[in-house]
Amino acid sequence: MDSFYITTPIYYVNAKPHLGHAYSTIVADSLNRFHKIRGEETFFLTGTDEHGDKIVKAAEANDQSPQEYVDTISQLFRDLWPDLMCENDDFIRTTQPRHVEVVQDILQKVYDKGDIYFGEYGGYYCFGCERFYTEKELVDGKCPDHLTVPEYISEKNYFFKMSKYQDWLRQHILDNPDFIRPERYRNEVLSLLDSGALEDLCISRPKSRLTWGIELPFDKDYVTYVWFDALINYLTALGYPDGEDFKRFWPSANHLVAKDILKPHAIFWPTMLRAADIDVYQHLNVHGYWLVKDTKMSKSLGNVIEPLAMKDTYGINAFRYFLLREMSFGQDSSFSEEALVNRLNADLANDLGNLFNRTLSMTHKYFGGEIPTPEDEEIEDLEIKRVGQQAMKTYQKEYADLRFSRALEGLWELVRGLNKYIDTTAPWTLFKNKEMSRLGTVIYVLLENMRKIAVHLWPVMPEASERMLEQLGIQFDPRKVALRKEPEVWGLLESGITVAKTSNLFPRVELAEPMPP
Ligand code: ME8
Repeated sequence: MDSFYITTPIYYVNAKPHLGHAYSTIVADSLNRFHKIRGEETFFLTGTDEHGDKIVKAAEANDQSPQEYVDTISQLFRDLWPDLMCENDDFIRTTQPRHVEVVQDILQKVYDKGDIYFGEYGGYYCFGCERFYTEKELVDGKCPDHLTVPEYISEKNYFFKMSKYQDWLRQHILDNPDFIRPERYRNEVLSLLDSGALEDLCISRPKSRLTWGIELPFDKDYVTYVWFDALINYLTALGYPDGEDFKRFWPSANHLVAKDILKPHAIFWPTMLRAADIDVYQHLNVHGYWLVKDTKMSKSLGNVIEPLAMKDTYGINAFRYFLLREMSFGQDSSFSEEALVNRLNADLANDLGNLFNRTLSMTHKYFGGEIPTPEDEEIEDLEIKRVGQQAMKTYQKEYADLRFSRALEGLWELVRGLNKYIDTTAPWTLFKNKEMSRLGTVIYVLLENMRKIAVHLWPVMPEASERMLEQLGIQFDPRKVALRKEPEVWGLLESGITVAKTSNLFPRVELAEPMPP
């Protein structure tokens, strides 16, 4: 059985979860579900990143000890995911003993190999990024991310010989065109590797400056740099080095991140793995940023989008659909409630909702609610079946390549096609003319295609999909779906079963009045 391992970044616990975190986790969940109904064995990991200066500062600002603080915020993340219908298989915290053990194990391994050395280093340190910058990397003397002036720090530290693996990494990226995807990020990494020699990576912090971290196994006076610690979470959760899950899932490791953490994932992580003699991951999947009115979300601007508020107002199915449909994976996208409401009304209430409502009520009106038995097919039936096949093939191909927006656009060819099919076949006329056998075929073609649409939508809107299937008299079981075969198979819907009277899953919505200032 094929396997599929998907991870999100482990989020810093210095702030509450927002739209950006929700997006990454929803994408990961939807991919996990997609692979599950393709018959693969899947593992979906998320968690929290809990060490480092940033966390200590946030705890202080909150009058809590680091441990108390990380426990509280980590729980907020953990509790959020079920509300967003994200079903992760594990939730990792970097303060867990299982993780500390693996980090120390890998550090020791790389140290014994001679790829970690002790040296003096002076550099511009940004506390926000928790990393040193070279003068060349600063923009007008400031950290390009935080736009703050970093502090010059000179101290003795341990270094990982990252430069040693530069040529190997470059070659690996060239040999595996979809190692980093979409392509723009692959090109970004290649140009970074081509722009000059990689520097070695400072992987320790003296305890005189920071104690909230994992102690180096070979020097008690130092803790591990937070990124060296955090990246290893992807191995810990699988029970590296001997766990069954590690053997089963690591070869199909897919990391999902936004562009802000491209460098640690595309450069630090593969070189670390190589140094520790572990195969590199299969894919690094990189998405863009959600912006609000074309600017970055930030607490100080007061424009942070709260995922729970969106879920409460519009429902989780619609919210997930919007995120996956609206953003072209890899590019930035602007979030607005106007856009959400428009999509919801156009795609869900009008196109999909109407298709369900019209067809279910016709099944009741003409066949007492029972799925009719289809008879000979006519040219319109064959034509819509062809549209359906194409739509499902497009959907599956685009989804597997993370082009969710195009996948859904493709599937909607079928949704809209079916609405047109109702208009052209005019079931009400067939009924008036007592052409019951033709009418039965038309209704069956509609219902069977609706079943197919509902199955394909499970990764995007799990609950709505299950309810649509329920309305068609089907108890959904992900293990029984054979998604790859769906474009070709026909007739899984059983005649004689009673369907629901109406659907009403996607009522039209109005834009909520903005709160007075
Ligand atoms: O970087 N749009 O954690 P973090 C889309 N702990 N996605 C966004 C986003 C936005 N506006 N804002 C945040 C860290 N994200 C490290 C990761 S992994 C070993 C360690 C999402 O809490 C996106 O996935 O800052 C981004 O990469 C991540 O949150 C950063 O989360």
